[in-house]
Amino acid sequence: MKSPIRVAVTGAAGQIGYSLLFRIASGAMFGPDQPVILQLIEAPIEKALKALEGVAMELDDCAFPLLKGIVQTSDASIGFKDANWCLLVGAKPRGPGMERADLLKDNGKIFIGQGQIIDAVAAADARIAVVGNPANTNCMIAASQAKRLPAERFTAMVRLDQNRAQSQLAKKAGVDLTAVKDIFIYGNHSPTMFPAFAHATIGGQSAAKIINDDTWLQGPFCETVGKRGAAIIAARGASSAASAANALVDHVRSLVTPGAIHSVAVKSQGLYGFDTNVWAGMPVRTTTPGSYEVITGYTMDAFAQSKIAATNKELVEERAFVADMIA
Ligand code: NAX
Repeated sequence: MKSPIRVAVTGAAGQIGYSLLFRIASGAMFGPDQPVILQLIEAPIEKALKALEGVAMELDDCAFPLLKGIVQTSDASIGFKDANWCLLVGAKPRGPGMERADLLKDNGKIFIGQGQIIDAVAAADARIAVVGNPANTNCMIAASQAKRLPAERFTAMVRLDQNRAQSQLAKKAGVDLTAVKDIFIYGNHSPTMFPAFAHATIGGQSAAKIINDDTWLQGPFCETVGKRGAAIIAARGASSAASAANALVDHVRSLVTPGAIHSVAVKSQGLYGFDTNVWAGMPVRTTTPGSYEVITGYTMDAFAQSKIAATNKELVEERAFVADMIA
């Protein structure tokens, strides 16, 4: 039996947490032979901590063979202690009438503190995945606080967008979802993101050629993927939760699987037209468990370049809003 890994999860009593924790404990994230200890972190709010107690009781009641311990805390220095994976899901939601700049600032403060504490107390091999919005910029802020852990360890999730894009392409082409490959998300996890359909394949052939409808690909396809979160809120009356949790399972599972090819928001080194030092979605290949390299060499046509310029502009603007929060 392998020794357990420690997985810290913030926002553990939230919507996404409620779908996520059971998947982790069942082995979906780290595999069926990898025991885990869940270190659950919630905001210091009585209602949230009470809800967390209930979630922990349900985890007990599942009798998961791989779950070797549960920590419940509102103290991040306890929650992140010796954590091998830090899944930063908790964040303040955008309230009515709240400007995006205010959201950036309010959440930025959370990620300054969490970045510093993770750097101080997490395991030497710690990996960090950010889901709480605005995910790319929160990830940049957290990474900037770290002196011990390298910036490459901090990734933000664009996998939900990739999964959405894959599903839309399969539906349009009338093929099984598994036939669609190499659809990657570039840029911000926001409606400006760019699902680069020109590189996608269906059964090994160009998806764009098979679909043969550039108007749809450039218009409704990009829009549906970019605004899917809002469509789910409109239909369900609450934001995506199970699909977001599932995407985080995929994000981490792919990052621990050498050879996996997937979209992750990582620190930009200036590739594909992104400014350096913003966290932008791009295609990566996992090298060793927890490490990856950005896949280079995809050519971008004029349409793709204009979409990347727009999402890069938004990332640069977000960085400017929080310039005083970047260490
Ligand atoms: P909920 O509001 O249901 O849960 C968030 C939880 O975080 C709450 O229980 C809250 O008490 C807790 N929390 C707040 N501040 C905290 C802190 N400093 N430390 C620990 N816990 C804290 O939101 P949920 O639907 O679970 O969504 C969580 C985040 O994911 C939101 O920011 C949301 O916008 C973001 N999303 C990101 C997605 C992505 O693809 N990157 C997609 C889904 C989701 O919208």
